[in-house]
Amino acid sequence: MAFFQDPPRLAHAFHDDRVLRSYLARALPEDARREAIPALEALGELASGELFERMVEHRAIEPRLITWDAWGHRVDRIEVTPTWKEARRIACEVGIVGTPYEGKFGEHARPLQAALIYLFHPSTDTYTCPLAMTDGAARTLLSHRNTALIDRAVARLVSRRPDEAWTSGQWMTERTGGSDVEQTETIARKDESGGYRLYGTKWFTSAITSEMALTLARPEGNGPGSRGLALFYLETRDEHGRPNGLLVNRLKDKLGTRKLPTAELTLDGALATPVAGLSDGVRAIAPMLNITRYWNSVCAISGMRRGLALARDYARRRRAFGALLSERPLHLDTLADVQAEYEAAFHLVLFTAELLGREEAGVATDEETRLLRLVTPLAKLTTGKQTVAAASEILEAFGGAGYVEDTGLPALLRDAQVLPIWEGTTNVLSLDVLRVVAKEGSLPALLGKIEALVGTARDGELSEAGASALAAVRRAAAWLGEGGRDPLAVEAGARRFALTLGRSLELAALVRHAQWSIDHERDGRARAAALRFARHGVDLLGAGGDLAGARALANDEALGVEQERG
Ligand code: MFK
Repeated sequence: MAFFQDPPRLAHAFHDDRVLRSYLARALPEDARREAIPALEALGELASGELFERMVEHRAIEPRLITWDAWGHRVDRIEVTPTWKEARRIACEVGIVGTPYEGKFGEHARPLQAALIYLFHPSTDTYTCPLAMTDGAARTLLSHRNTALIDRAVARLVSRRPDEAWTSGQWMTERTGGSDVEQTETIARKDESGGYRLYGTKWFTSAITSEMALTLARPEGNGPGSRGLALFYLETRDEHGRPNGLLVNRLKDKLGTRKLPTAELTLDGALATPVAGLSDGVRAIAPMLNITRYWNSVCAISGMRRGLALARDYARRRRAFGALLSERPLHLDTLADVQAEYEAAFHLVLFTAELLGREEAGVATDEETRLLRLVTPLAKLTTGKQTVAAASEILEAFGGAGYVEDTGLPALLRDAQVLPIWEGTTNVLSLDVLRVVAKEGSLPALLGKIEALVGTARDGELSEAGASALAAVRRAAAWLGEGGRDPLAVEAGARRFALTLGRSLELAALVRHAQWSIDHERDGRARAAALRFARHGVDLLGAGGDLAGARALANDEALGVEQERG
């Protein structure tokens, strides 16, 4: 009989997830957990069953832009994939955006929401993108206490009813610069009725199907820079369903997230309302940035977990060189490395969700609020890099099958690659980390937190691993504080600095969980993950650091031997 390889299958996404279930057992009080588990089970069942099967079956279907109707009207309608239609309904009914706004779970609402996002994300064609921005828009409108806009939009953004729910876009990126938002060219001009009309081009607008968007524009007459920008609210269609002064020029032809319609837009007189005055738009949209960065990190761990679940199952089905892959030491060692990175990332992200939940529930200390501002970019930038590396390794674990489209596997890597890019690249976020540390002096809070987390370890090797996290952050703090350090050298080291903080906090959070898991579950797996992760290294500051060498290498410019030695 000819040989056919058994494909990988997913076990129940919730029941099979030891890391998530163990976390919930530690972090959620018993009553909250009992209340939350049915929804998590149901979503887990869908995510590893029906939704996953349909997503693979519809692999080749992509969204389409329909510019004109049959009678010549400009309609700019987007036809989304079947999975997106289904995902919209499920997300609403499960309350993925709504949960943190309903008050039911108090400070635990964000960790619970993170668990929902984490289960939902890898089976729904990146529908998490519009959901993230919807959550960010609700939080932004609420934080500015703009009652008219809150009354108009927030109930719809957080609704559990698919017939009334809205999603929101976030339109910042322009041709002048993705990250450098102060170069925004969109102009806000007052019309005869006193309202504002926006004119400009938005170059990368994800989830263009949304009913509303938050965007930045420069009110006519304002000065340059980001202080001259204002934050605007707009609805994408008027009361007759016609585009609100918007033209969809085309959809982007992207490497990944291909089910997510991302458009180039012309704003040609879009009616818009200022959200929070007529200046300081970047500061005004910051709540959106922080919420979507948190979502980004949840999606990063979710993708890692999905890849590992598939690879683990496959290893139990794939026989090579006389044994199952799941018995071959080198294959095991490789998957264990990915698992360790994932477990560390998982506990950092859930720790971020806990801080966010405490802040929103009004129970965070000042120190925790400062920590949240620092930990949000740290989680985003650290997990963004980890998830791409993990996805690449996961594909390799399937050999050639991982490189073949109709296995559904290559999308894992393509879709992961967006996570370190959008919502602030690794470098932009590393600079944000420097800005926060300088502005808010949050390093002592981070050190204190790491000390507390690793202080829970009683297991000898776990303690040692924890000590290496603490030592790395102390060294990073010293590196930054070294008197008179050249600002260019600090900028050059920003990524290594931020990744050192991020990985150290990951290790500390994992050490804390590992000790708990030993004590309460008699389970040594989190401990093994922590020790392995510590061996991967958390202190990245040592590498690089030579400005002249970096310039010569990056630009391939001449470098004298003397200079190199100096
Ligand atoms: C599936 C998962 C979910 C993801 C879905 C998302 C869909 C994605 C679509 C996109 O990619 S949208 C585009 C994303 N683009 C970015 O995230 C922009 C990246 N660039 C930055 O983050 C830059 O650092 C920034 C634009 C903020 C720099 O702008 P400026 O004008 O040079 O900022 P400046 O002067 O440093 O900051 C202005 C103010 O905002 C300051 O406050 P003050 O006015 O009080 O001094 C900053 O402290 C404040 N600020 C900046 N970032 C902040 C913040 N405050 C709180 N949190 C932040 N993150």
